[in-house]
Amino acid sequence: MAIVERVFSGVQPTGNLHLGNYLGAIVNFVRLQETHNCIYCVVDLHAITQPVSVWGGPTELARNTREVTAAFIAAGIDPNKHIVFNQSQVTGHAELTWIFNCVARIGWLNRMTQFKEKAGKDRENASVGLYDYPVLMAADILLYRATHVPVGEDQKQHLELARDIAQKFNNDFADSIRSHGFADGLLFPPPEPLITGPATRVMSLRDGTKKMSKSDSSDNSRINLTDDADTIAQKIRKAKTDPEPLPSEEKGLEPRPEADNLVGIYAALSGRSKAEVLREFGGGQFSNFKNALVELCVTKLSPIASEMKRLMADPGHVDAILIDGADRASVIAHETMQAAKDIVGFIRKP
Ligand code: AQP
Repeated sequence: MAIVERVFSGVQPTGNLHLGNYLGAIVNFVRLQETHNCIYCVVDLHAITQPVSVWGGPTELARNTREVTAAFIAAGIDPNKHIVFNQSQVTGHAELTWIFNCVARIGWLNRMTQFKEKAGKDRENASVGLYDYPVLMAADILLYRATHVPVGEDQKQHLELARDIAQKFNNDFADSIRSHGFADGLLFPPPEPLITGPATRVMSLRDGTKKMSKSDSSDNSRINLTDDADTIAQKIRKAKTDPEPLPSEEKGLEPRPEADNLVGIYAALSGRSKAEVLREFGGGQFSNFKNALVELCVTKLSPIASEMKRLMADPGHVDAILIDGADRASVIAHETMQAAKDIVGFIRKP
């Protein structure tokens, strides 16, 4: 089993898919199709780590799984050339998580900031699954022996943990890995995070110091991929700003998180750098810049929203894409699981 360059990433079906998910992750998923074999997963096992009241229950979970799939396809992911599926259809994710639970150290998980943020003050009441989330994420990636993982900035720490788990497994089982024909001693290549572009951390439209997030109680804090043109315009016009005109150079954005965020969004959507955007809009009124941003957002996002709507009207078609993707993902996952089981010493049917 030679290591081939392969991309893996996932999005949780927890509703309110937003511009941050799009610019931080999905845009890069689309781009990487040109150069890599890609596997894109709707991570439904991750979604249920939160209380049922957060992910909405069975009907919502199924709907949101189809909606993320529709967003992938509407944004330009080709499910025929690449693989698109939902995580729970491939049993290897849960199986490999168990092996990795016995490799990862409690001290490593105790350092994960996302768990601290999501569990909040009521940590005793958080699910074991939420605590174990980063181990499941490592299994997602390494089940396909993926080498590159496009994610937003918030997932950097989890990616480092996935690398630590890969390295510890390779060390703990070094002799067995070699004796099973992996001459380089690597069953799991340490995956590289790909955190690229001017919008790796899109911030809330209401507070430039907080990440744009699906779970923010204010819908005005985010632009949802399903928002219509009027809603997008309203949200951008209401977005928090400061009274100063835009600076002409990027350095001038440093103490101004809200301005920095909007310029970053414009840059990412127009495929330009923040410096280029400021060359055009620097010194001008915020209201003019916001008008241009509304126009750009509507131009870029409206076709995605209408294609999502079209796809969502035919759930049978979306499910067929997920089933076909899961069948193809299972072939790769099965191969890795057979090797992992042999290396650990589990007896299995040949
Ligand atoms: N604000 C963001 N800016 C840039 N990238 C982001 N991502 C999420 N928020 C931003 C990236 O989107 C991908 C999918 O995220 P996810 O759905 O798996 O999980 P999440 O990070 O928990 O998403 P949210 O929207 O922030 O949800 P809540 O409210 O539950 O915390 C990932 O690559 C992520 O980096």
